Amino acid sequence: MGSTGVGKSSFIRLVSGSDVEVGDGLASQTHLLQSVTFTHENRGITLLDTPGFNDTNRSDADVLNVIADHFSESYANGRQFAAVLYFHRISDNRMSGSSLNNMKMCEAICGDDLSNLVICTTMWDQVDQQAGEAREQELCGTEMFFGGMLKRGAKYARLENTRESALRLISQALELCPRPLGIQREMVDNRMALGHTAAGSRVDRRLLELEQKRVAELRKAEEEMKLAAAEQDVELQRELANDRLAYFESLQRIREDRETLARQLEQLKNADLARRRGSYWKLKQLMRRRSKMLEKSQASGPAEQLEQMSTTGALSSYLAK
Ligand SMILES: Nc1nc2c(ncn2[C@@H]2O[C@H](COP(=O)(O)OP(=O)(O)OP(=O)(O)O)[C@@H](O)[C@H]2O)c(=O)[nH]1
Ligand SMILES: [Mg+2]
Repeated sequence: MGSTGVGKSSFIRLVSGSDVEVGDGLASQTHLLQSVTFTHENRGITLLDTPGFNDTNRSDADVLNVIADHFSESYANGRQFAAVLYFHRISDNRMSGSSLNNMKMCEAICGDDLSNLVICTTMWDQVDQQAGEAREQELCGTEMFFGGMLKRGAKYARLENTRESALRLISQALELCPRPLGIQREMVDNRMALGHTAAGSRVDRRLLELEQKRVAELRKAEEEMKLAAAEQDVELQRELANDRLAYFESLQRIREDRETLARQLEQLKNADLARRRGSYWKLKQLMRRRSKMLEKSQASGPAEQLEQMSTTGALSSYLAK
């Protein structure tokens, strides 16, 4: 696990010789869980490559959904992980919000007992040795970075960009005793919905805040549109209609994410099926038609037609959900 570009897939390539995709650009590379199996010291080993949180293309709820689904299903089928490897770039001179979020999500997924977690720092060839060591000390000695996790049993390893170093990490991981992760216990043993697990509630809290913000923005845009229509200010109506559509689409994505988090293990796979329901599509069509009409209309505007396309009632019932 770990943020995008920290070297998760590169590590898997190094140890397994497989051709999992490694990214050179800024965008996240690994979007789905990838499983790679190989043999080391006569033992069959399966490595799971996970997408990072704060992904460029997917929401945290989606990423967690994919991870939770796979982890829970394998635990329900009697499989346990020997270790979770969390990757961090030693070359990062700040702990970014994204790195911190990835770290906290990993911690929440693992649960209270972190004895199966190995924190690995990568990109040692990108830093001056002394500077890297000073940073390593700070990271491991600070409670809110790795310090707190190390106190709760997590291990630490440096990962050089070589096959030998990567294989040493595998050997270290194999010495650990397999045990269920926090999220597996929560979802499989305690039958909790994803949003009620430690990891899910972290994501849901943020989504709830965002949802409230979008609802307020949408209501404000709607009110302002009414005023602009009364004043026959087509230019302003045009701008507001575009804003409103953007808030509306964003709100729907947030609501879909929250719906995904509300699911339990057996329902996770069906999360996408429920997406297109409700009044969303009809209302969006209406908003789009109105935006288009405003784009075409002149300052004098076809006020009557626009009035017939009022979205106020439908929007109120959508927001009330
Ligand atoms: N210099 C250096 N480059 C590395 C090291 N590890 C990985 N890279 C490079 O870092 C880039 C990103 O590596 P990936 O393995 O794709 O990172 P990832 O964590 O799988 O990223 P996502 O799939 O986006 O989550 C690639 O260009 C790698 O070649 C390292 O230790 N040193
Ligand atoms: Mg990757």
